[in-house]
Amino acid sequence: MGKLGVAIVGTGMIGAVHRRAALLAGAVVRGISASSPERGAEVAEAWDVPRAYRDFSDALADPEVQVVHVCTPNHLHRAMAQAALEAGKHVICEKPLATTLQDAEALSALAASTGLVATVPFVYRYHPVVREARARIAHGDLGPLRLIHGSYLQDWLLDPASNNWRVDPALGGASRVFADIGSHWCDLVEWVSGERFVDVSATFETVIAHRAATTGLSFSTPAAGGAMQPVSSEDVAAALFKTGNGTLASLTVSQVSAGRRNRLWFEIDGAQASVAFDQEDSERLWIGLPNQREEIFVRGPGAGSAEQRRLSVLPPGHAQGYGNCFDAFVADTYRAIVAERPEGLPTFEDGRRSALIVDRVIASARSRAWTPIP
Ligand code: SOE
Repeated sequence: MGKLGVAIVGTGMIGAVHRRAALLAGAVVRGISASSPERGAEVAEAWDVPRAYRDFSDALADPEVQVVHVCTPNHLHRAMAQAALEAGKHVICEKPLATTLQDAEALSALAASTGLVATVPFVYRYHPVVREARARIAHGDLGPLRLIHGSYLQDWLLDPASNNWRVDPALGGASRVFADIGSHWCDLVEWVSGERFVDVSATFETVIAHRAATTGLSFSTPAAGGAMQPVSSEDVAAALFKTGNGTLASLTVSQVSAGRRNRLWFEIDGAQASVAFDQEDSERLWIGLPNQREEIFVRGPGAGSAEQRRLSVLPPGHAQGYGNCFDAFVADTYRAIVAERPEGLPTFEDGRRSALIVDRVIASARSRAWTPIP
């Protein structure tokens, strides 16, 4: 089989990350589709891509495209991923898979019925030391789990002058901070621990009531003295979960925590040992032991679980990070298209699961009650 042809739909920050990963995985970017013809022409030239499709349907009609990367704002995911699957394309769709549970369920069912490869970038699963934590828990090294806790904190929306399409529920969905980053933490912790959340009690707060009016789709839009608009999506959230085994989990999420740029952190405490992971210090896994002992497992190809070694593409001390995770995720998606399905590949089924958790978290925050996650 020749090289896979891909189309990238949406050319913002994350579209560029997809493009880089696609190229590294040996695919050919046949074309891009952007928010306007002008933006399309500009990006096609900058990325040296032969085609800026007039619109999304042209990307689907391109016989040289086998995989569509959906990298647009959230409200467009459902229709685009559905159309791509119906056109017989494999799909990588950005998270959240959809802005409603019903749409995510429909997409997951459609993907399953087509047999096409359909994945969602829950890429923190691709940190080698995260795989090490998962392998140790699966092997029983921690013993029965006693507690799961952590946070996902960012600060890119700390300034009221900052704004972004994610802040607007019409474009981002009913939940902002939880759906945007809490979803990553839940996916990761469920996958690493092997336990599933069955109940949630959550609360949301909007701590910045007004933000500068958005001027476009850029990540952060400082506007000195410009118009302000009211904000309805949450800046911070807290959630308590119970797993099916009765393990308690707690999560704090924020996009307004100064100095925390992208700090996804979790700790899983078992009867014999604990593990802790910090994505801003992602070369190391902390292992807590009784009797005044602790260990640090250092990422590298020479030790640890098979998956940790597979994903350690650089020697110890030669830092890997978020970009490597993304590259490995895209490479594994393409591998699933041409050969076997690699371990831990997050699919539309995981996207559906995530949408279910987000839906129940929103329901709990609104009702102020413990809410089952069926
Ligand atoms: C912004 O909060 C963002 O880019 C998320 O949308 C991503 O999913 C997360 O990986 C990093 O932060």
